[in-house]
Amino acid sequence: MKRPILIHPDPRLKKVAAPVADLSDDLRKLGDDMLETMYDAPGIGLAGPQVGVLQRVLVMDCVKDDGPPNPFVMFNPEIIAASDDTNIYEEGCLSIPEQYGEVERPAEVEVRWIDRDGNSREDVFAGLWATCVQHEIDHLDGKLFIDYLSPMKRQMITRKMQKLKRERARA
Ligand code: GNR
Ligand code: NI
Repeated sequence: MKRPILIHPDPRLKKVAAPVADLSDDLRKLGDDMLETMYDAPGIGLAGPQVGVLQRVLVMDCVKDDGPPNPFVMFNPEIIAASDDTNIYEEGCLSIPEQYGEVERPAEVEVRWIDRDGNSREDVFAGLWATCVQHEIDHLDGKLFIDYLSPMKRQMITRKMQKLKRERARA
């Protein structure tokens, strides 16, 4: 089942999400719903707060269009190591449609998380995967990619989003 994606500005996108306590069928269903919502958008990642769930869950799949899908569902993800070298990507966000900005982040990160079977896992992510998982974990901490841009660019984007939300509310 697809879930509606919240659009910035929304107070729920600024909150720190709570750790997941125990894996339940509801949480597994949430992961499935988030993957369906992400693929449908389409996007390469999605975090709980973006669908109004203030729990530490994210999904991602950064495989190129022609590759086989490689979906991840992560509960309580944590960055346990980050490289000194960085990458700059032009980032976008499903909660900030059609707005983009360059963000510099560590090029490689090691992440620990609980998978949908309840097992603890660790892996190193690089390239777009590294950028994506950091963007998603930021969502769990109430942070958006526009928080890395200049105040002027951020304000410009926020005003555009306020206008978009007004228009959608009237339609
Ligand atoms: O679909 C998405 N694309 C993207 C591109 C560059 C850097 C990060 C992303 S994540 C984004 C989906 C999203 O908003 N996830 O929170
Ligand atoms: Ni996002």
